[in-house]
Amino acid sequence: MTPPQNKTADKAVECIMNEVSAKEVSTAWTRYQEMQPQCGFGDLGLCCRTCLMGPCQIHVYGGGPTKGICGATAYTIVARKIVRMAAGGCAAHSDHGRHITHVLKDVAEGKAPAYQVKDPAKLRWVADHVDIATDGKDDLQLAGEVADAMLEEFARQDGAPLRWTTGFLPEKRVRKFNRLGVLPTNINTHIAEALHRTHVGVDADPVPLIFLAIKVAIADLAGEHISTDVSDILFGTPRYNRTVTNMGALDSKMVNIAVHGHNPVLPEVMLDVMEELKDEAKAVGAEGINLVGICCTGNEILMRRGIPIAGNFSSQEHILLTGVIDAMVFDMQCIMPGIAPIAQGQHTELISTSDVARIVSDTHIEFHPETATEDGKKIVRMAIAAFQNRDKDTILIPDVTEDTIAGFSVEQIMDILSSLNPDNPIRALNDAIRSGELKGVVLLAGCNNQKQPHDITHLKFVQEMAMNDVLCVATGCIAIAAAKEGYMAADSGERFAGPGLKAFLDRLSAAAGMPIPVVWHMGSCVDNSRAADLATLMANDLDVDIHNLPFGAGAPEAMAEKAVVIGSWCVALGWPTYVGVQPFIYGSPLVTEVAVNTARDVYGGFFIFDSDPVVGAKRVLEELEYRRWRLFSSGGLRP
Ligand code: SF4
Ligand code: MSK
Repeated sequence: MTPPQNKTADKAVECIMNEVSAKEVSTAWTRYQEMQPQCGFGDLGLCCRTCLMGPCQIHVYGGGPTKGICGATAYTIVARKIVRMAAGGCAAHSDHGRHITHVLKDVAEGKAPAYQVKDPAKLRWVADHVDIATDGKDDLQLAGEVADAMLEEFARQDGAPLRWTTGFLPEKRVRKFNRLGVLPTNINTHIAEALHRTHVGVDADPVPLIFLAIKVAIADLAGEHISTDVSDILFGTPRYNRTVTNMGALDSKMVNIAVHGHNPVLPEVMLDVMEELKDEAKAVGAEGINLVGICCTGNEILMRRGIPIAGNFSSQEHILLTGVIDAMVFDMQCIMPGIAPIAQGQHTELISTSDVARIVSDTHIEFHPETATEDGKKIVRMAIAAFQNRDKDTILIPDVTEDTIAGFSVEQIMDILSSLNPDNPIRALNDAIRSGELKGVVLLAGCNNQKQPHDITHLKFVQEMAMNDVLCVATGCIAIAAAKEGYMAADSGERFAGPGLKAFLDRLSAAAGMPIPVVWHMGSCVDNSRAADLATLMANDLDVDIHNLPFGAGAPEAMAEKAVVIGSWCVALGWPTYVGVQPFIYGSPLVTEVAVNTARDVYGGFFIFDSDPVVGAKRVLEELEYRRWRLFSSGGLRP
């Protein structure tokens, strides 16, 4: 059992915690402690509630039943639970993708006046990858065809593989997935199949169930890719930008609006209308309107607009407790219901904008593409009105910010690398790994989890990577953790990089004419798909399959079902994947063995589970070193 954790690396959170501890405010931190000890059966994945005969608790260490009432054994129960978690994660990412694709479709049909195709080059790049002819078509016609092709990924019945899988991964990996029977053909079907096959009395064999989890995970990658593609097409592909991170970005003299969740469609419009409503804010005594982000909605607008991010998943309640959030506007995913009582206890307007995510006591202003500008204005005006009700005696804004350079889309990375190799930019990265200057690339992904000290586990892992010359690309809440600590600051190379990484960053900064940080912010959770694209470029340049690369992944504070499914496709792509939180699989040695060992024989990738991030980092580093040697020094790789 993981011991209670009440620590943080975030000075702003620490400041708020010290202030509120005497007031007995309920947060995830206090509720985690109240929840101890957590159920050992659940921890091991051995409590089944799939049917109403349950709950069935399996006693693998003796002293009680070893089978559920239906006869399900530990391995069936554990495998079914993992498949259901993967399906939950895939549903979240992909439904986000489906929602935003409808906005693209509305734009193509002239029904969403607040939006436009901001990045026609990205639209054409996507169309090319999924074999949609572009010649002679204007942007709106092409946007309509691309949107239709995206929506088909949720509906096709012809058994053909997803175009957002075959069109973007290396051919060698697609052939492998085909051979293994895990090429997805319809995102929604696989989610339904996962729920069906894990229903009572259906699939009880853990091996095909684990293969199903992998198929769902590859479908999830397609759903994430769709989400990223649409956001880039509508709002622009992220470019290098510089801003600040943490709660010091809040301003007591301004109307402060925090946007939270995962979908950038409404915040993009709010940013457009804020300028127009500035005078209304001044009329009530504010100096202006200040928008900050939380979690991945924050990451989206940080990446494209350079908007400061105030914090990540575990600090969402603390951000409210500053007393200066006039409106917290949320869309979908990662919104703790615990924010409601805090908002109710002060002047903050809690505004939900998606019909899939409501919280009791919220004000619901549903987002519609046709009325986005009016909706955005309404919300900003509610924040302006709330500003007048602030209790000025309870304001506490920790004076904590960090310099943050973000915007590392693959397109931006290629532009930067082209300053070293104009003819073949990705070769500059592969050459740095070949020479040993860099030891590899690692995707930092994932959440916060109260089972681990807040951001501390993330940062220990990141520190090990940076000190050992690994280039890190980051998404989600670990990206925010890295930004808050200064890993995305202009001087981060001086502060954190090992000698090889520092030399690489210095060369790159000099050639590109701008400071390049140690950790490259790639965006939100769905933007993990950008990391798959980066690895695909690297693999294609070397003419190897993706699992041969010195490429890994780490989610030291993994929490959401989305993290489970992301980790699963990282393993399916062939990456050593570190997770710092115990998954619910240890009740089945068979499933555990597949995850940490057998997966490697099949896919090349495998999970490394360890609550100590330094141990996890060591395992990832060893694997990167081995792959680098095999790829470049062992006399040539024969994939
Ligand atoms: Fe128990 Fe089987 Fe029902 Fe699960 S599916 S709750 S093990 S009877
Ligand atoms: S917000 S899914 S806690 S990364 Fe994407 Fe953070 Fe995890 Fe949510």
